[in-house]
Amino acid sequence: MITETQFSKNSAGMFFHSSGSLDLSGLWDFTFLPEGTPRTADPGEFRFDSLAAVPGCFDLMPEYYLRRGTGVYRRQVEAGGEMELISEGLGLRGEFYWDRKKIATVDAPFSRRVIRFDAGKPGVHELVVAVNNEFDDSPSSLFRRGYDFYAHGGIYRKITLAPAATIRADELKIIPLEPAAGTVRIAVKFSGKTAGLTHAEVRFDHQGDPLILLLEDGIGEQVFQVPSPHLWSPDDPFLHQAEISVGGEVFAIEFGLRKVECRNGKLYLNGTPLKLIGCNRHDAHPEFGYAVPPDIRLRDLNRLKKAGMNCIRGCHYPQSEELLSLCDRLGILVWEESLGWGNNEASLTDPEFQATQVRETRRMALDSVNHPSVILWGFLNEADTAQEFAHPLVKSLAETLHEVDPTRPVTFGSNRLTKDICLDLTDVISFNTYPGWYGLEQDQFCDQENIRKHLAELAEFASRPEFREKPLLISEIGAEAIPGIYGGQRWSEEYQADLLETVVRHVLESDRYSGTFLWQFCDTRTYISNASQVRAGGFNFKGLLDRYRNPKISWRRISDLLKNNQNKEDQV
Ligand code: ADA
Repeated sequence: MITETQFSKNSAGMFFHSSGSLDLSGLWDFTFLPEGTPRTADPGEFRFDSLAAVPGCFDLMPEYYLRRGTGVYRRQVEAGGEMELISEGLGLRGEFYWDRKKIATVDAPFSRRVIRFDAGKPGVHELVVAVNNEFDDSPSSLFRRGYDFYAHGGIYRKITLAPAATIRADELKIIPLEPAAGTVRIAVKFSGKTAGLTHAEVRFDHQGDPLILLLEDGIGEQVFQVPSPHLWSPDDPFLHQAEISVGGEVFAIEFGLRKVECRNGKLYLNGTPLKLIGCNRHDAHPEFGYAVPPDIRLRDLNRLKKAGMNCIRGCHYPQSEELLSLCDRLGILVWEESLGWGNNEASLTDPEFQATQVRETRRMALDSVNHPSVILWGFLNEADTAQEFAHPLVKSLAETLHEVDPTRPVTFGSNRLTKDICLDLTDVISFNTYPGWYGLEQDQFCDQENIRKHLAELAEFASRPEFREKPLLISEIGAEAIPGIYGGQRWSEEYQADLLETVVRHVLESDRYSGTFLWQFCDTRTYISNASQVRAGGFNFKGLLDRYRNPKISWRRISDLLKNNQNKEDQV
């Protein structure tokens, strides 16, 4: 994470970081244009008749509850000259206007954007952001109707404004090579006023004399020694600092010395076999949508760690800088993936969809590369990877991730299981499977033997010669439990607890499985129904916590199981 420096207040009482950036969070003027309203190109014609919070989701405001259309946000800002707006994430798409002139379009939800523009004369100006959440059903669309998570409309994550840096870091990677020894490779790509620059200066942990990183046309790559290396791990999430100074600009980065490896069918962290036990977590809340307040994120992660879990899968879109920094600090391991859900042939073979997937997956990796908590890259959750037509895009996404960062394993959540023909392209095999929930049998009570048998069959399949070198994960598994429904039958809290306990016990005892991400951390908003399934009340009730994070029986059952398991291990 590139850490900010101190705040200072300008004459207009606005907060400016001494590096000059302004966090635009707060209340903005707002108006809503229902779906189908003809869109004028001139934001000056909008009648702003209410206020809205930024970050925030307008379709959770009572007056626009679950409506589709365009939410238009406006505020005055003081600025001038070359400026940059950093939008951390909105949805489903947005347009930025400065003094009524369009300066940018954001066509991907949850995607971080740096928008450079000429703000004109120093003074007060008008910034308008028009955010649309209408469905685009074309094959090239990244967020399609029917994804099993809600397509909220809003500015999900913060927007900051800063004077445009004369030198920009398009790529800035600190890749641990031999973490224990403190050996790292720093790779940078600077743009802007780089002409004549021969080197940058590197300092670690504010210690010692600056080290030289040679540059050619703003590009440099070199191996360095971190003075007093301290490994990062979930039990000791130690973060190092690096400062890279070039042409008067200073980039401060936090990073961690840790190594993730795939060997003999197992995952290793810092040379020790790793067992991942955690949850899929949507970065969502019933009151705030995807504009989750920092406090909720912190509580969620602390709760997860306290329950003895060590990881989250950030399903099914890039995670916020804030959440990943929290995971770095709390020592929670992360599977981060780019946006995708159940994509079919029409999309997987659509050139525009393919290009957007590669662009957004690459962007995610470059944005998150220095977060030690991120140990796995993913993409295209449950795409139709049983078909040949899926292979080219899966291949280029895996190659893109390996090119950006050769040190993290790549995988994807496959629900095609033993029929999947793209498993050769991944470093880790990850199955989304729902024995005891989806499928013909529809047991009234949890058939634990059947679940163990199913998991054993998948492990056997993944132990074939062509797969046995790859670690194996259950990337999704679970059952619906309506909060407060008891008795042990389907939909009850006990049914879910029996199923998840069976799974976690099996994975803990298994020599083949490297872990599981249970579906899911908490109940989340989705659709009443989509093409294939109905969701009671518009919520996915497979959470181990209800939507307000109240624990179901399964949460306690799994926490107790993990505590006992830890005690047993501590006694060994
Ligand atoms: C899938 C999907 C999840 C969710 C889950 C479910 O595996 O990846 O997003 O939809 O099923 O609840 O059915």
